[in-house]
Amino acid sequence: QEAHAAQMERTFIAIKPDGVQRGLIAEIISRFERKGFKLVAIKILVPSKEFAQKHYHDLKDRPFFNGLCAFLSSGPVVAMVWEGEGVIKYGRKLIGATDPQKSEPGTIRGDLAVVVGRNIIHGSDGPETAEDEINLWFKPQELMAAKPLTSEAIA
Ligand code: FUP
Repeated sequence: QEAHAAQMERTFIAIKPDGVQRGLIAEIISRFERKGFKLVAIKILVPSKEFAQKHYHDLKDRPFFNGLCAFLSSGPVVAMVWEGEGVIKYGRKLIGATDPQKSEPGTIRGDLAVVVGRNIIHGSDGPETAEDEINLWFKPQELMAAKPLTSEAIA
C-alpha cells in the first residue's frame, strides 16, 4: 500500500476580461463544478502587461501577441486552479476550440463566444503548461491545503 496518494491532476483556468465583463463568472464556474471537478484556488486580479507577456510567452512570435497581452491586462481576470482526474484534457473539452466559430455547441466558447480575440476563457493545454501556469499565477499557500488557516496566516 502506498504511504501517500499521488497528487491529483490540476489545471489552470482563467476567465478573461471579456468573460468577467459579460457576467459569465458563475456560468463558467458552474460548468466545471457540475462536471465534478474541484476548485482548489481562485482569485480576481488585473494582470499587468508584463505578467500577460509571461503567461503567453509561447506565443511571443505570433502577430496577435501584443493585442492578446494588452487584452488580458485590460481588466479583471478570474484565475483558478481546478483539480480532478483528467481535468487538463477534459477542461479543454469543456472550453471548446480556440476559435469560437469552430467550437462545438455545448462547449463554453461554442455557447458563449463568437470571435477568437474574445474567447472568454483560458485553460492549460498540457501537464507541463498546467504546472508552469499554476506556479506563475499562484503561490503554494494560495492552493487548497489540508491545513486550516489561522488568523495570523492571513494578517
Ligand atoms: P487556447 O489554448 O485555446 O487559448 O489557444 P492558443 O494558446 O493557441 O491562443 C491563446 C489565445 O490567443 C487565444 F485564446 C486567443 C488568441 N488568438 C488570437 O487572437 N488569434 C489567433 O489566431 C489565435 C489565438
